[in-house]
Amino acid sequence: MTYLNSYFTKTPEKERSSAAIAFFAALDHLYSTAPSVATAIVQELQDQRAFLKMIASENYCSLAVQLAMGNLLTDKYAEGIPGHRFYAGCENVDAIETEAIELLKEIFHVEHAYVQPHSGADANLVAFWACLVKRVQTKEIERLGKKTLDELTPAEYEGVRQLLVNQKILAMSLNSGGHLTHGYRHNISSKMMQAFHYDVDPITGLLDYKSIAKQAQEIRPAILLAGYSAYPRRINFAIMKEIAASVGATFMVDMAHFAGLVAGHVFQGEYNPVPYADIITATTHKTMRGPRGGIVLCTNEYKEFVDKGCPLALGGPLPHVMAAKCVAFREATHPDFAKYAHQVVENARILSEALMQQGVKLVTNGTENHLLIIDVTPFHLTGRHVETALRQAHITCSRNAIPFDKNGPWYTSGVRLGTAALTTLGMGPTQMKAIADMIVAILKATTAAPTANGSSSKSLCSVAPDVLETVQHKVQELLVQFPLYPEIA
Ligand code: DSN
Repeated sequence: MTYLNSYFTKTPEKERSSAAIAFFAALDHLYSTAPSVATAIVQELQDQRAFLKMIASENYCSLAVQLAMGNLLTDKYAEGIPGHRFYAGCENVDAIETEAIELLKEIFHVEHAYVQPHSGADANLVAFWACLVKRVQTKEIERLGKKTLDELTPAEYEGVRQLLVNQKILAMSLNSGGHLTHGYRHNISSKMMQAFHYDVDPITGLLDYKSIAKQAQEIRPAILLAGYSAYPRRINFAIMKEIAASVGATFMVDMAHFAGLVAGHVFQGEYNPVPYADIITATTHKTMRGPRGGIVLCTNEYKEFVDKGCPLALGGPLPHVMAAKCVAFREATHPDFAKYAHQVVENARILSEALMQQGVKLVTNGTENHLLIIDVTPFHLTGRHVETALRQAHITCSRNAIPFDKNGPWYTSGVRLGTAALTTLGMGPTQMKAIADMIVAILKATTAAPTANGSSSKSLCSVAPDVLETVQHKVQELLVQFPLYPEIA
């Protein structure tokens, strides 16, 4: 008997799958060393099995990915790139990293890939600096008649440094769905560059390419960035590239959210950034369905700069995570992955339509990707209220600002929902319609709590108990039909 038997009693020990046996053995061992950690991991599994995961940036990776991530590869230092390391004994890491790079080249049809970033934010830092080094530092060294950075005098180096931090970036505003790392004042990206932002159209909520082109002409940025974490539509990368080219900017795309939709051939033609972008960043744990981490893809022109991500902006790579990325990339080459990616978008569309049919207002009136944003203001609620109410109903999502949000980024007036994780569980149109009904029921049954001075609290709320109980019950029924990691029981 293991301590886990108190949690998992469904399958007799003798009938368990090899995955379950491996899981139980590993956690049993962990429990003997760090019971609190083992308990929290098991509790996380229990929680994830009890809630509908609708956070648009999350997913469930396979047990194979998880196994690749939790092992002795973490003990290895591997600064450098395959075949060119600063430590001895990197042969196995070389093999893994090379395979991961080759798989990305095959999946995205890119000239070069870099798989070391630890997160999307790290990938963006690597990409920003690679662009700046290429555009500014390299040219300045040449102008000074020197060959490398080390040959510069302290005064010359200071001159280069001043130039580097005075470049301009033009990106989507946080207010319109952009990301913190795209020049938000509280992020390092706004301190290393002068950041300018474009907004969506206040009426339609859509990108206005003419206005972006006008801004680009005025600002003349070094980097034009396209990408989002809360924009429910596709981006026309052909137009964005044209804008970048017209002002001589490097065209960068952050496809953290939709990398899996590009890999799965949902976003094609002008909606696929690869033929247009100079440099692309992504995370591996969202629609790509891999481990938590980042990647950079680029043309050969940027290769030598991107490959110096460590020591440019990163510490030592995480070989265990690169191994897990490699497994996920292998999974993404399978035809099933393309089916999955198409279903993610179809599920989001069906969910959107079912919500709108019941009078729910969505930012941009729908979706073309894996996410949708409900404007909750007609319900006299904040995003924070709805996030809390849905969580009580066992639906996990994140509150999100709507464009030009009067409630600011903390309370917000919206919630963002995504379909990537539920689609991994196997859910389809029937379930999306049922979930839309549950969400509408909660929206209608939630009221903001009154404060002492008679106004409404922006965070506290209450949900009618009978509705809450009914929805909780429906969520449970649904999750029983679509279990998470059925191999572990
Ligand atoms: N935090 C991620 C998201 O939720 O979109 C982006 O980094």
